[in-house]
Amino acid sequence: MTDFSEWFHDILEEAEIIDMRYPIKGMHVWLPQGFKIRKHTLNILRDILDEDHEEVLFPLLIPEDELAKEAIHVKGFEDEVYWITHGGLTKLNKKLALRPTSETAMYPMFSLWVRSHSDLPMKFYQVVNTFRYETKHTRPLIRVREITTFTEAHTIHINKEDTENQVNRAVEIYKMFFDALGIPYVITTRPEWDKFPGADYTVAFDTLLNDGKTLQIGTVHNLGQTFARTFDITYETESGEHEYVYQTCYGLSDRVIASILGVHGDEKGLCIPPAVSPYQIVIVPIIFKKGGEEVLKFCKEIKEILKNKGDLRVHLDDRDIRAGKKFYEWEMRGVPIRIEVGPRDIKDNKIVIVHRNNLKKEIMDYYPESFIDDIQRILHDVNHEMSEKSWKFLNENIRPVASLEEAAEIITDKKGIISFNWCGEDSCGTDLEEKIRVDILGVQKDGLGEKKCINCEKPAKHVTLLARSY
Ligand code: P5A
Ligand code: ZN
Repeated sequence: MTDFSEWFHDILEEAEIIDMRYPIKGMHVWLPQGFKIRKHTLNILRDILDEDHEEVLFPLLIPEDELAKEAIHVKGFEDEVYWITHGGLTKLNKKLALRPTSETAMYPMFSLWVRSHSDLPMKFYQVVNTFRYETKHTRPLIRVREITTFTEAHTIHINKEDTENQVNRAVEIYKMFFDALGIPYVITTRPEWDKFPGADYTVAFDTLLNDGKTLQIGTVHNLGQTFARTFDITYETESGEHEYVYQTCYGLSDRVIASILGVHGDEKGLCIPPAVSPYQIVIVPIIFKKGGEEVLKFCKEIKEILKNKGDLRVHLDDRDIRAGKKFYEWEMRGVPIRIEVGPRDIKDNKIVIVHRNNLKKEIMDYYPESFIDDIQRILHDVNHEMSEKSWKFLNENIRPVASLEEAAEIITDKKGIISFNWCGEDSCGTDLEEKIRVDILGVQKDGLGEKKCINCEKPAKHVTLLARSY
């Protein structure tokens, strides 16, 4: 796909995912189809997080003085905050910010909640909308000004080691989540200049869209004790002293939905993983002049089996229009499998199954006893194939280079992700970014022995990834 943006924009409209005509830039309406994908996606994430996090819900508004308390944090967000200045006609004494993220909403409360070492660790999350007055080019679901699906987790620990373990645990959680959706990723530690404002360090997940540009789809931050000091979050140790806590936070957004659509989609439209597809199966009766009744009856029968016994999301498309038109529409909407039933098939005890991901047609023997299992197996296969295909694409598009010239050539020509050896110096990194107009995603591995940095030729410290990114 050469023009991802155009494809993406068109498919969001045609498949009725969101309505982009809302009259505020960067804010959109979730339509029923999009909302369903969002709902199923959130269910997967909630199931994982609920194992050891507790869901909470904080107010949208943050008083100006709380937002301003943590200097580095507020500096990072100052250009992006929306302010409420009036209540009706009355000017507020204290301006109120629409949360750009919730650290400064939550942490004053954490200071009240955390008392003793025995309270810790605490792990919370919430799913909310956040607001960022983005100045870079906005894009639906990818860079929005109202992030409608901000899933943010915040954890509190007694020591440094525990926060490091939690960072690793959060990375595992997000891996599990993205794996369930077949979204491939690279994981790196962001360079200093690109870490979350106020964090000690940031670990990020990036995926590769099919135009060769990367998209950051999730971040995990080790906050150390910075916010604990600012918001005075302390606990009493066993020996009665007061110590500052250590914290982590991590978050995902609407970009997850964008990547589900963008990673798996193709020229025929969407291809949605079975786990989150609004309909997992669509049944299309092939009706000729004769035998129509019988075909419809059979279709209804298998629909009931799939729905009631298999607990699957299934739709019988019995509209009086050409079958070809139905095929086109359900392929565009990305329904993972389509079942076609004609009069001949019923006589032969066969049904035709078409896999959306590769459009493979399979003629299956119909046995009522094993039907659910057969369909579950196919859904499982489709999911697996989608995941394999997207991982293959990612892996084929990570290219190691030995020089800056080579990096520049590949990034213009083939795009994708480039892996290179880097000294790790901020000044060298930002210089390299400008020279060949790329973003350093982050570092992967340390300890490079004799190798040299491809930009400054000082000894290299890290295997590092770069790309052009959204
Ligand atoms: C972690 C959760 C935070 O805000 N505070 C609580 C931390 N991190 S973050 O990196 O700034 O944002 C988390 C993820 O949100 C996505 N994201 C966006 N998505 C859509 N539109 C935007 N304007 C936008 N800004 C950030 C990114 O995927 C990021 O990883
Ligand atoms: Zn260097």
